[in-house]
Amino acid sequence: MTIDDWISPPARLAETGDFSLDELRLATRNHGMPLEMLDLEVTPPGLHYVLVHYDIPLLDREAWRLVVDGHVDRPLTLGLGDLADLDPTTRRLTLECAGNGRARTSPRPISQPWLDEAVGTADWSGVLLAPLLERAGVRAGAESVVFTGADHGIERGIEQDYQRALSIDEVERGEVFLATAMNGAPLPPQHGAPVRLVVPGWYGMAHVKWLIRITILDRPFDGFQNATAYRIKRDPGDPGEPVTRIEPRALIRPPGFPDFQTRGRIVDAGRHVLTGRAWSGFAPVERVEVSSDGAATWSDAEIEPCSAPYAWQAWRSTWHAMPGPTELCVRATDAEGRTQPLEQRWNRQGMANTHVQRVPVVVR
Ligand SMILES: Nc1nc2c(c(=O)[nH]1)N[C@H]1C(S)=C(S)[C@@H](COP(=O)(O)O)O[C@H]1N2
Ligand SMILES: [Mo]
Repeated sequence: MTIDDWISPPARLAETGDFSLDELRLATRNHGMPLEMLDLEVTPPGLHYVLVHYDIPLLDREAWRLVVDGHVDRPLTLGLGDLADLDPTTRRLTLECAGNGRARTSPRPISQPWLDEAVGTADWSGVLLAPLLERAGVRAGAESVVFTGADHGIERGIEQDYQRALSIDEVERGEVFLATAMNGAPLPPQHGAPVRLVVPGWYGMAHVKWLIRITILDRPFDGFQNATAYRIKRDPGDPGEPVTRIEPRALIRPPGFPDFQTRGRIVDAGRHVLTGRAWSGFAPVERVEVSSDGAATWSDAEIEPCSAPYAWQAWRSTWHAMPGPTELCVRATDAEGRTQPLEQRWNRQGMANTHVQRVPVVVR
């Protein structure tokens, strides 16, 4: 056996509808949010979705250091005590993996096989990044900011630390922050302890966990997670467009009770109030439509206003359930007119795939 035997080749597509052991292995490590947790505005840690490309590093809080270097006048090395001395900030944010929905695309890219559940909302607390960069003295001509995590692995043949970059403009907009707490408690190991990056409104991959280095470059970053992964492309050779902010999506809290093995729902005939949540990383959600006949007809749901920018919004809709099998569907549209397509918008990595959720139910 050589190292090449377990290095996955460039972006594979599934040849059959059957899921592979490779996908099962990913699915058991990385879990989604149980959809009944849509009842809660803030997802408890442990029920928030988790995605980890390599292994979870266990970092010592005392020994942890964050280096800020590169195209700056005064490189910094900071410990947790230095962050505690800065002004604290807290934001309620919905985080979603860019690969959410991938498992339902066809042909299916072989990767973490999310259905609809790679989402969660938490109160993230920490310190804003812009004042720290000011302290380091970013030099004229800075273009990108590279964030390095303490985790390490191989991805499609390329050995790497998990690294993602943002443009200096995105960072200087002032929203990006370093989080040390989730829902009022220190970050748990799987969510990036002791410090992770938070990029409000962006898909999950930007929120680098186990952050140990921030490097300012005077050029664009060409690392794997920016240049190759997380791009909307149809062909392997296509450079594609970068994945950035979260496209709108709505989910239904599945009603009734489930069958253990199929997760199909059983609901009593009569009046029900369907509920769920909807979000967009671009603008508040303006419209949520619900269908109780498999997307044949739609009606508007009532939506609660945004409690915080980029946090999901609750919706509700009345349903008069008639006996027989049916399918419940929901779709969101944001204030900038982005909406969820009924037909799949296929791309090679299954990114930003906001197909409409379908919940099969049997009304008795
Ligand atoms: N260092 C590091 N950061 C990371 C990842 C990773 O594997 N390593 N995964 C990213 C991806 S793809 C997602 S979707 C989010 C998931 O964040 P969560 O597990 O806290 O929900 O973390 C991002 N940050
Ligand atoms: Mo992700």
